[in-house]
Amino acid sequence: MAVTSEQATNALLVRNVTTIGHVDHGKTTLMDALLAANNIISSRMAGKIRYLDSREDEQQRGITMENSAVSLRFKVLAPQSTSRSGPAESPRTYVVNMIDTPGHVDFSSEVSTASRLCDGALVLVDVVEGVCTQTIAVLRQAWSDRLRPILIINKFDRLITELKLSPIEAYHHLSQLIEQVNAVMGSFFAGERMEDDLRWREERERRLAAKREARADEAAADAAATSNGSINGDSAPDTDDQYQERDDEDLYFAPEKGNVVFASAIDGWGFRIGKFAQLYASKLGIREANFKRVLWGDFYLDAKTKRVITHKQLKGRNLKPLFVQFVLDNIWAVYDAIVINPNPDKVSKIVTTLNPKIPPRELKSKDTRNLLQLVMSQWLSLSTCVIQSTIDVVPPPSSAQPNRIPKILYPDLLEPTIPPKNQLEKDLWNCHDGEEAFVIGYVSKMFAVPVKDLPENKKATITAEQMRAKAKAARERASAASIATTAEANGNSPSTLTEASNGQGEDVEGKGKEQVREDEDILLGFARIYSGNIRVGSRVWCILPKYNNNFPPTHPRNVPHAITTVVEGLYTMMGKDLVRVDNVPAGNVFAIRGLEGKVMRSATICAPNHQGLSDEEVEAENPECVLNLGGISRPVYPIVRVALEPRVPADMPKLVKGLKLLSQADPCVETFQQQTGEHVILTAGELHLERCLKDLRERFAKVEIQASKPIVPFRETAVKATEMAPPKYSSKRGLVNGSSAQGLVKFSIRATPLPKSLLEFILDNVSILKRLQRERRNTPGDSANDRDQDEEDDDSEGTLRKPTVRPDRFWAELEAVCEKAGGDWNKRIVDRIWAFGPHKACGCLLIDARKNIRTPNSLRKKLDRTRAAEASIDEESVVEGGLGHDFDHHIETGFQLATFQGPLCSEPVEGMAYFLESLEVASDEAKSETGVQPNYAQASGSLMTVIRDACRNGLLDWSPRLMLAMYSCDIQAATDVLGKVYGVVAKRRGRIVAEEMKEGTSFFTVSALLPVAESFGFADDIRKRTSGAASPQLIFSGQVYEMLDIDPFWVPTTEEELEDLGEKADRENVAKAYMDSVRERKGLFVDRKIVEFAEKQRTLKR
Ligand SMILES: Nc1nc2c(ncn2[C@@H]2O[C@H](COP(=O)(O)OP(=O)(O)OP(=O)(O)O)[C@@H](O)[C@H]2O)c(=O)[nH]1
Ligand SMILES: [Mg+2]
Repeated sequence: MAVTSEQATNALLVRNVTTIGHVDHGKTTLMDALLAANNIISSRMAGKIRYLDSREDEQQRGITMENSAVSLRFKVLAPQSTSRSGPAESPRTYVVNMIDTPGHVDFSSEVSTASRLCDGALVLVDVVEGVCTQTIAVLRQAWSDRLRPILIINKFDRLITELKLSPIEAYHHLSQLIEQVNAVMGSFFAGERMEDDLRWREERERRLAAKREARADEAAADAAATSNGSINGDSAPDTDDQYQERDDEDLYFAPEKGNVVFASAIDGWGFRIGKFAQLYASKLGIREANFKRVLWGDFYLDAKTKRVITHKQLKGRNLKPLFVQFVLDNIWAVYDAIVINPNPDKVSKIVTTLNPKIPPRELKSKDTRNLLQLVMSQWLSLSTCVIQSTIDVVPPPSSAQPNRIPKILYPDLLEPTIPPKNQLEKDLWNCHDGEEAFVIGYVSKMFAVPVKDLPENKKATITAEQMRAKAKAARERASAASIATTAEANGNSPSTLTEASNGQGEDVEGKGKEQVREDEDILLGFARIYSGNIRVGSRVWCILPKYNNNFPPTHPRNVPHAITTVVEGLYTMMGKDLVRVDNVPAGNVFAIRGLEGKVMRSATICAPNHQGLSDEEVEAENPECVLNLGGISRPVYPIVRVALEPRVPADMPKLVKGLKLLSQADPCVETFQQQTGEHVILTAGELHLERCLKDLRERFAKVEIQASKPIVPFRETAVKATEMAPPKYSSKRGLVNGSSAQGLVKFSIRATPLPKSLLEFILDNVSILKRLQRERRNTPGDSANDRDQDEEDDDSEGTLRKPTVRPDRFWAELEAVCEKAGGDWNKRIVDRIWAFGPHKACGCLLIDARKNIRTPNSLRKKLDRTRAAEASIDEESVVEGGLGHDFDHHIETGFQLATFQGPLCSEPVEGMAYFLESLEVASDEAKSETGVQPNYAQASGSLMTVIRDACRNGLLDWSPRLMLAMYSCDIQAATDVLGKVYGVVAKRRGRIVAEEMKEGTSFFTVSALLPVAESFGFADDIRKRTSGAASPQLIFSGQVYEMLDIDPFWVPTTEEELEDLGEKADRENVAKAYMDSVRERKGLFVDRKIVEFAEKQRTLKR
């Protein structure tokens, strides 16, 4: 197949890069420039059509929602090539695989899937908005995945046309921005290496300052020496090596290092300082490499002596830094002459100097912006600059993999790399693409494409427009060589990139072997191959994320996670178009068909060599080629849930099937059926929800769907209020006595709010707690247990908090916290903790506080015992405990139920402890006295319910509270709309946490907390009120629940309150409103006339 031969077989010539950044900072626009350079779109449209936003809703909203990948080919001429008759030696063709990711936080899982497949990242930052929340998030992702980043400071034009800064102001603004980004990078480094961040920072500042001084003196001396002509330059060290730090300084962005690009994607230009060093060094008689070192920073040109001096040597003179003088002033001059104060004389001067190719009609056109783009994009070509930086900075797969793969295989690794242990690892480290090399690929997500869009099913009909595009592409290809030389003559970089064939449209004809399921979608895997050469038709292992590398695929634990499949098709991606290929060699990003129904979200693809698996190899006891590269951690927790139903009930099966497809295609969606039978989907946010619904309606289910209002999670708890009604059930608050059916079992259980410190400790360490309990379940031979769990290791809600203890210290630390809490609490209690709840690991405790019992139920002891004996504990406890213990299970279940569905509105309870104070089983005499044969089954069944109710009533004996899920939210706003932003936040019961002025701008960053329940339409509301000047990003950072300090049962009682609120509390009790809306949705009884029973709660107060 044509494309296969064009595919770079040499992995040294491959680069895999992703664009990442905050929403709207210009990632997709930047990609346009690259696509135009590859003739996929016309250069006139570049920056305007955002080609990779191929979904209709992406275009409409101007926001990217899904990853798009393209394989681009660029011919790069060797730098020495100066021959005018075209390149004598053949230029090298680089394949650059680019993945454009969304910046909106709702879709941040797309960023993780892309970064897994790439070796480098183009980090885009809007020069005006600066470092935003998602910028930090994506930088962290790049850091933890060991991607080599390039900073692209985009929207440079805004400094000139919008902020109207002078060049010198712009320079200061840029330095601050780079410092901000570096501070973020530094914090990751510090976080990993050092406990004391602050000390480290100070140390580094001091070190850097000293170094800057030294370096400045030296560089100035060098530059001065060469400009005097006294030294030929040979004695000046030429390389940057001297300045490269062994420690963390590799990590930072610095223009002189070549990893910072200044760009305006919309105007199609971008440059690194090397470009200007090249343009001016010879004119100034300074060596290019030396000039490059001083072109950024506080260096000045002394006009009299023609020497480069440092700020120390300025001696009060008012000189411009070199960067301003040689770079910014020039750019400002072009913008000024063309768009700000249009001046035809100046324009013609510029055109003469820069000599761009401009059609005469453009020179006269009123559309000056277009002229500007033509001039700028030819002078400082964005695509050339970005591709050249990518090739320079991002390592080829063979150099990247020795660093990245060990980290993937051994996530706790701190060293940069470790030596491979066997042939398989050797192939992986080296990105071995030979036919005999082990085939190891990684599928990071599944995505859906309409079956009719697969190249094999596409009819070869070409529209007139396509035909024109194709002809144009051919023409431009033919003239590629001459363009290369012209560009060079124009003073462009000698290593010029030229357009290469894009392969698109050449291979759209397919055999159409199978019946085309015209209107259906097919799932393809989005993958990268790390080693070997994968072929269509070969049989491969699909190793699912839960596969345990310590056991062979035949081990019962691993059997469900190791399946084989036949590769049905391989494709390279061109945005929405796919191009069929026969094989893909190591180092490339591609799409694979044949995994549908087998792989849910991610998988490792393995085979011994390019021929795939033979039958014997599938049966083999211990195959060498099998390996699990693991799952991808999910950066955001899906929180917005809605219940769905088809408009026509008969369509239910279609909906169910559609939901399944959706949850496969999108790693951040969860779908499940609630106990009530409702089908529920969980999404990361409002926008994400909209996209999911659209996908369901139009692609996956193809039926009309009704969605409920978003369901927002609450938590229930209780507090000790200053005024509470007297205890209802006994003298002690929260104590409830009860008995099972026939009075066989009598008990008393006491509910009480947990001390805050204790609750915080538990919530912080939920993941540890889960792990401790999971270890118990995962004892050998116990494989069935997790088989039906979700394929991803779903640590469900709220484990996003960072644990504060190590697993082995959990209990000891818990003792310390209890001891400190005082009151009811001391360290002996820890051994009496029976269970955590709900879900066995959350913020409620069941405590066995029976005085008359020798061996209380103790989770700690139980776990210890299991570890010691590795025996099944359940059997053991039943046998050991006899009758009393027979009821244990029911008591615990009662507790779990009560905490899973609290008394207010059946939402989970948090921050309550339940002490089982006594439990009596009626003696035999008592039983016989009643004359009724005791029915134990009935008794234990009812025990569960009465325990549950007792727990609930115990909670209500205190002053109950609702807790609201909160979003943290960052809003960028200009000073003049700040008031409106505050208004909207306040109206929605949010509160401002911080506000900060962005230096050098009139922008504020406002951080606020906002109840999720009030967040729907919030973004739109703010956008509307501020006429689009501010837009918020809502982030749910896991387990941020805030107590709403109002008793939902509170009604006005004192005269003042009655006067204020009216007898029926006409002014709503907000907590009650929330509670009722949840109860209503769940079909629970809603006491609308609660004030009628005011006496009952008379003294319940806020
Ligand atoms: N002034 C100016 N506007 C730009 C520039 N680059 C992009 N934009 C505009 O910024 C907006 C967002 O651009 P996109 O390319 O969609 O941004 P994105 O980063 O892909 O956004 P998401 O994918 O949704 O995160 C568009 O309106 C662009 O026209 C630039 O260099 N200068
Ligand atoms: Mg985008």
